[in-house]
Amino acid sequence: MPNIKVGVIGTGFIGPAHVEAIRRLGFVEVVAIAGSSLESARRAANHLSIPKAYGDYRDLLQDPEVQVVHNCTPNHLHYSVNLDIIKAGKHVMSEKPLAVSRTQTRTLLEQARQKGIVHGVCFNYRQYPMVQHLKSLVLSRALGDVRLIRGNYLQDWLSSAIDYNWRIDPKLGGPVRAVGDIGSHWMDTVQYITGQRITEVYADLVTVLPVRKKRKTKSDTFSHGSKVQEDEYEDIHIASEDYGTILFRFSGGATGVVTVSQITPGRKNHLLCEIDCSESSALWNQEQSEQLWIGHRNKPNEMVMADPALLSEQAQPFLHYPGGHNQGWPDGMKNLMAQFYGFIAKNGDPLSDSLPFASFDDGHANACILDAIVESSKKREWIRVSYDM
Ligand code: SOE
Repeated sequence: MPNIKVGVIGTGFIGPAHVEAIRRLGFVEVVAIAGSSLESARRAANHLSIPKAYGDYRDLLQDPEVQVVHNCTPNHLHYSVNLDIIKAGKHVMSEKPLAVSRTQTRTLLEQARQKGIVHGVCFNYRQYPMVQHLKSLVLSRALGDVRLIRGNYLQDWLSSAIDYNWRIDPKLGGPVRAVGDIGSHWMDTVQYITGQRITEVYADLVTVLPVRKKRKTKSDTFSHGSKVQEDEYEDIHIASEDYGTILFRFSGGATGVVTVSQITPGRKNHLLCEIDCSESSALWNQEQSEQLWIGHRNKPNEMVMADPALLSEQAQPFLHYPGGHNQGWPDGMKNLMAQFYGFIAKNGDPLSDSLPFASFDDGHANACILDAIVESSKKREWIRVSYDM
């Protein structure tokens, strides 16, 4: 079978991560990249050895060789670029958030369904072996009934008032920042693990740093503002949250809470999910992703290490090396691409309700939850999530 041919739009932090994950599959080829200018596209194409560079993504969409397109642009462009990809009749893998409002995500979902293309959203944390293993433990009821779903997602790269990035500006990043950027991953991951959907939220969103100093030169994602001395800065009033705490009710009767922050020194990418069930609890932390802690009341607690022989059958294909040969963030991305392209390669039906990856349905569901979170934070009351799927 000939290789599947891909075009990537976006040359920032995440575009090259997609390229790397795709290349590890072997049967998918990145043939083109588009950037915000021809110069940035050519620079990325040279650096990543991609044959074609486009300064305008619409030219990439016209390229007959390109079958699948990855949308790795900043959040405010997700909607228009996704819409153009769908109109061009190409399969699409979109970075999250799918778009910045539920009206937009709803339109994208409808259009993608109508065109019959395969649509995916980059909720990559589902694809870690230990998340798969935890999901099988929960679904086989080995831990008992799910009662509490707790955790946090913490980063520190925006801790200081001189840390700045496009995500902070609601016009570019969307109306909810920390909760939309990383809280959305936590919500997707725990719903995936437990099979329980978020039905109600009570949110407190806080802007801890109301004024930031923006460098006059560009600040990359995860760059360290406080290490730059000789730059000029301008004061910016901040309208997006640095921190949020959200209480949840879930469809299967569980209740939960998450704390989200991008201003927690020392926490780099601390996505932690803790599921308390009637017999045992389990804890998974992305920063120690090859371990799963299982807690018991009447016998010693366990620490399961990622080793193919120790994981459920469902989880084994997600582990590519023997136990002790630790995996990392790129493996989750590779697994996501393997699920997405495996599905395209076997002509899977995008309308099926058991897709092996997060789709635009999940991207839209996430927008519905974020909408309820914003409303709850404004009204200071519980809000029921209304899904219009
Ligand atoms: C930046 O906060 C970021 O790159 C997020 O946008 C990603 O979704 C997360 O996986 C890592 O951090």
